[in-house]
Amino acid sequence: MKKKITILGVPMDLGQSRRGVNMGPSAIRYAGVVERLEKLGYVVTDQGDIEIGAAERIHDPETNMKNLKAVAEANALLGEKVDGIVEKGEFPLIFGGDHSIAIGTLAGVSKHYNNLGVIWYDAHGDLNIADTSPSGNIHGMPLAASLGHGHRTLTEIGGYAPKVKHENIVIIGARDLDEGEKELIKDKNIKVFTMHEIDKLGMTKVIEESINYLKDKTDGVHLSLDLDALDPSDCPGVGTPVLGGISYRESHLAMEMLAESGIITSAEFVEVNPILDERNRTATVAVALMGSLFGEKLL
Ligand code: 5AB
Ligand code: MN
Ligand code: MN
Ligand code: MN
Repeated sequence: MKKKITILGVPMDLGQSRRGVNMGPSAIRYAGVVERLEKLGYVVTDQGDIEIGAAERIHDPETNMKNLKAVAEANALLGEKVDGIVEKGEFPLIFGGDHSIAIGTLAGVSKHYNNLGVIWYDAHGDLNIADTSPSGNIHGMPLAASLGHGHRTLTEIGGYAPKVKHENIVIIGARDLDEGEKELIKDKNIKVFTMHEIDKLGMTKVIEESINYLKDKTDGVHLSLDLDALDPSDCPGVGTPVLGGISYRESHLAMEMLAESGIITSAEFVEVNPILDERNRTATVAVALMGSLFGEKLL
């Protein structure tokens, strides 16, 4: 893994309807992320937060999307910032904010690779387009948008599309998928390890298979980790919790195995909402997982 990590916070909450997720970056910093990574020998630069303009909250019945313009503008800016981090040869570590920010992160990262892989660690598929979305919330659409599906305002961020290919993504932890998302998964044969596979195979096998699936055909792998992939008993501070999630231990194992593999070239940790949390537990879990992702070991 690269020795220089650059942190960027994205205090975005316009991709969904619950207030507070814009404070995620602060909560993650408060949980001691910089010290934790420095202790592992990394040179860490914190660029602070990008500015998210104050936006009127609108659910446009024409598009069935909430705050489309503001979400798109913030993601365009994020894409430029992330592009600059990768350009300098540093590892971009992005803190959300809601998951709509993955559109911008991937816009900035993917142009540097011929075949970017993506591990989407999430209770959800985030594969909706406006027509299939039950909510109009753009945080349920970023993976679809990055694959080139949906409204051009989202798919064309960064000036190119798609950011990733269907065969280069792996979803881990899925347990709540909308009908349109299920159809897309089947139609495009997208690799998904649902909770069923995690229970049945165990996390070791799931990560081994994910690495094998991606390693030869990709030249970089982005980890997009939505804290709602974990069980709400470990991560209560998320906007869309779903029972029956991945455990804290399994998640550590996953991060440790990814660290050993050396395949991860960028990462984002999203959906931490300190308002819904209990004593910053969810941000604390996020930072502990980052420790493992960057090679922390007990002995
Ligand atoms: B998250 C839902 N599929 O589209 C939708 O937290 C939930 O980034 C999306 O994974 C959850 O509104 C988005 C019902
Ligand atoms: Mn989710
Ligand atoms: Mn998500
Ligand atoms: Mn959520």
